[in-house]
Amino acid sequence: MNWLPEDHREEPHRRYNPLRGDWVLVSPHRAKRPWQGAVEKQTAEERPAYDSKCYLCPGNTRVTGDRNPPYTETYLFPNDFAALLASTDETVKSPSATPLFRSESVRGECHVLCFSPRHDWTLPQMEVADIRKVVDLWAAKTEELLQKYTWVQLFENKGAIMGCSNPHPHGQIWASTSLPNEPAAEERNQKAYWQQYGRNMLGDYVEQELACDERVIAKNDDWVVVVPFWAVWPFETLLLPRFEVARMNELNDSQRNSLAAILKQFLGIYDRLFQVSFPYSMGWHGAPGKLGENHDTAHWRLHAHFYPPLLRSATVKKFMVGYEMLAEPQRDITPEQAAARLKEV
Ligand code: H2U
Ligand code: ZN
Repeated sequence: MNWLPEDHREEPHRRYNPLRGDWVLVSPHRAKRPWQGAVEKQTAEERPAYDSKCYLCPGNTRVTGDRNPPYTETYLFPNDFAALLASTDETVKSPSATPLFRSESVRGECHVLCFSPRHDWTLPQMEVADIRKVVDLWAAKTEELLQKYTWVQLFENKGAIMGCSNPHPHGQIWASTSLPNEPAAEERNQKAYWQQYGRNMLGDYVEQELACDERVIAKNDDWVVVVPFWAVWPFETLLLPRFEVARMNELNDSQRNSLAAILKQFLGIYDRLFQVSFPYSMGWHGAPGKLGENHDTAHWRLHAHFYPPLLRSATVKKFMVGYEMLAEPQRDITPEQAAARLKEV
């Protein structure tokens, strides 16, 4: 069953994002202009396997003078310029008498995670067994930080176009005593769906996407990658498990292996789309709440968002400006067209 009215393949319409609880404007008629075809091949930037000036390479000295060990797999260290501090007193709040000048303190930690010692690789170049080590670190750090914090954000910012400061393959892990905006909205909406239908929202969603099969771009026995029905970025994707799981640290051995495998597979698709190491911001959303506090997580399903900025080629990016900033996000190429292009490559 595909719920999309036929008119909405041709005519302007809005689509609802049930996770965030907001809308995106879709303008398919504008994308009917023939594809401008200019897929400029980026002259692949040659990077050395080791760069003596890189602050993430094994054995090198970081900005603060700390030296990285000669690591051979993954490597995790506390961010030298952390945005959140473990020493903050989190109990300070503005007086409740003011509705207009509210502030509250937040305590947290920030870590940097090098995926590989190889300066010239990215996740899809790594062996599945080595991506699995990244998955294990994500899981272990989630488990550790959820002892102390309400929220753990695993993320990767990739590519200079995304403001990433260093091409060495790495991600970040931030933990905080407060629940940030995006997961707070997902918590609200998944809970409301659970209360209304007695089912897991993303569980229902993944089943229906698989049944319809139009926006699925990769899958294995455990995982599915779709261009979500409500995608905002041209080639945005959502990585979903086909089984019940609320948090990264709950994944079992074979689910971690199949996750590493699908990451390699679909990030390879991204890289082939415009013949460029595909830039994006990606991150994991698992159920919030400290472990051991008995939070109900039945409404939540672990998932990862991939938000790539590219629109038409390695150099033409989508800008979220104008109408997007002042009214709501808008896209031309439909999620179905984006999925078809990703499936082609
Ligand atoms: P990007 O992923 O956005 O490039 O950020 C890399 C992080 O690495 C950034 O948060 C940290 C920066 O604070 N960093 C260190 O912790 N030590 C350094 O020596 C340089 C950069
Ligand atoms: Zn490096």
